Amino acid sequence: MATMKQTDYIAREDKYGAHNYHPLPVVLDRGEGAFVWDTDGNRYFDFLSAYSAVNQGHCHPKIVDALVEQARKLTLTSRAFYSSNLGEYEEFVTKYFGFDKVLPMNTGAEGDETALKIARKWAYTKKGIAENQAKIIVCENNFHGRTITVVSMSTDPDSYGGFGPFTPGFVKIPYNDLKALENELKDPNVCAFLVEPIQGEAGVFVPDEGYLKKAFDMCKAKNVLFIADEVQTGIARTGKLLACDWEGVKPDILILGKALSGGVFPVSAVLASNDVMLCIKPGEHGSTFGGNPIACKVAIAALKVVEEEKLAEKAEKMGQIFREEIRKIKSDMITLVRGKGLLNAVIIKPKKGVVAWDVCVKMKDNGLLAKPTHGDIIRFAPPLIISESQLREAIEIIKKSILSFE
Ligand code: IF1
Repeated sequence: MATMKQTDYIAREDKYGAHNYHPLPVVLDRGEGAFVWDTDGNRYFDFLSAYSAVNQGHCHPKIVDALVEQARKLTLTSRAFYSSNLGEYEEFVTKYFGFDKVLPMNTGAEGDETALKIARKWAYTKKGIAENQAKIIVCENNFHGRTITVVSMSTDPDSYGGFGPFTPGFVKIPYNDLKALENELKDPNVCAFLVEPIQGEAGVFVPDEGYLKKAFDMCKAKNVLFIADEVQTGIARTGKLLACDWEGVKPDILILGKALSGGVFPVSAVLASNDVMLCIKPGEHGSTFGGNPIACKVAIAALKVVEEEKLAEKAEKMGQIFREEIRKIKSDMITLVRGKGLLNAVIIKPKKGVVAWDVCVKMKDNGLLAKPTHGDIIRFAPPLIISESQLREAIEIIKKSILSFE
């Protein structure tokens, strides 16, 4: 509970912390299930879920127990030595998603960087592309993280502006555009296509039905790796275990993060076949914390929760209810509602100077947290464990908040 006023917490962060975010004015102190509480004890529905990292709900007891139990035993060995936990996790996660091998990392950006390195290594050692000539196709309006190479792929000035010079070797095409992909795949130096099955940050852009499958088939026809960044769309968020599952696409390289740990610990993973993954030789890639004992135990617990609590099925059912009910709200501020499972977005048309940010502040005052992206889009992504009655209560808050501006 509060030891200071919320404004004092905010002032302290402002004074001592980098100003790399512009948070909503609320100071969170506790989380449980679909809810978080601020330092004054006010309860909120969490409709951001830490950008889809808390799919299993805040502080899920089984995941936290796994963390605490392992933390008392062995936290970190580095990969200089074998550990009793790593092989157990590697077998579990590769069988869970149906791949031969996993390369364990920590953050989503590290997962993307790792996938890029694997794809380039595969280009030179397997596809026979000339050294340093490999190209990777990416989509406009992508979001894959914040490192220099990852923002080198970005088309968003807020992501890449002022951070040059950039890593070369990326070809940018419009998202959801198979003609553009087909055209770039003619280049024999292309080794991979990196894509988000749904573009989260761009505003929950769901591509046309069949896009992922056709893109995958086009890549296979040209001996190009299909890399799916499921850091945000994975782990049951869109109503299937993976968003690629909606089209039966099994990517050559799968990138996972966020809810792989249920938001309890930074865990990311890159999965691939032996043929692809074994292009990386000992000493060519790694990280101090990658595959650490805590991460291994936490990830196993988090993935078991997804299965035991049928979170993909829940996300699909609740997502249908969410989109159906939000579309009923009679307000000309709502111009579009789109999404899949419990990854949804509402486009807010400004009205009398009221913009998406103001709607989010009003929802906060009414007990629900969400955040706008790119100005006019509000992403709604609650923990997948949210019950139907909780969801309907939350929808009433959204409705009341939007109608308050009518
Ligand atoms: C921020 C965005 C979401 C991701 C995909 C890789 C990563 C992310 C598809 C990198 C991370 C986070 C980062 C966080 C906010 C959030 C975000 F708004 F930034 F773009 F979700 F859409 N691939 N997304 O969505 O994973 O290194 O962060 O673990 O940077 O503000 P990370």
